[in-house]
Amino acid sequence: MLSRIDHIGIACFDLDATAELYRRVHGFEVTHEEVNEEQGVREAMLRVNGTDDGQATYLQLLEPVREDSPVAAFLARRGEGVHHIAFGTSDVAAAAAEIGGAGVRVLDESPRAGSMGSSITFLHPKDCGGVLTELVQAAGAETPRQGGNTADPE
Ligand code: CMX
Ligand code: CO
Repeated sequence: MLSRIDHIGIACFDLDATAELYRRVHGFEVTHEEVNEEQGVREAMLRVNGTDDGQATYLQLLEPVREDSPVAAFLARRGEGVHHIAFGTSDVAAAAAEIGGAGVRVLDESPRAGSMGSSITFLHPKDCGGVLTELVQAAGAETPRQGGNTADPE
């Protein structure tokens, strides 16, 4: 059900300075930027390979936009560094239901809005070997379902 690595989330205090570091040291450019108010972050996506077709892998730099956000809490507790890993799936709700059914805590009742028009949900790090885990359904990657409302199956 999880078919690829969509992105690795990296918490930082200063998004612009960290993006510059990844440009200078690794040669990755910021290919997308947005603020996700619900998650309380400003995000920069640095595409590592491919094109923005729902199959590429990214680094996701995260800077908190408010103190009562998960990334602000993480930075206060652990400092800068890898915050989560995100796996791509063609059906995030189905993947969450299956994984949740196996006893892993799914942190959202239903998928939420993620970067670049994606749908996302999170699995508790304590149920995933200490790794905060995100499931991502890229924009336009819906699995057609019988009788369901499917978007753009090509
Ligand atoms: N990775 C691994 N472990 C983590 C963690 C992380 N990112 N965040 C917290 N933990 C651990 C803590 O170390 C702590 O462990 P110990 O008790 O052993 O010390 C435990 O989890 C509880 O930590 P906490 O600081 O009390 O954190 P909360 O329980 O309040 O929140 C979590 C943790 C995962 C439930 C919360 O961060 C969350 O809901 N995250 C999902 C949403 C999110 O992270 N959004 C930002 C990214 C948005 C995006 O990717 O688009
Ligand atoms: Co993420």
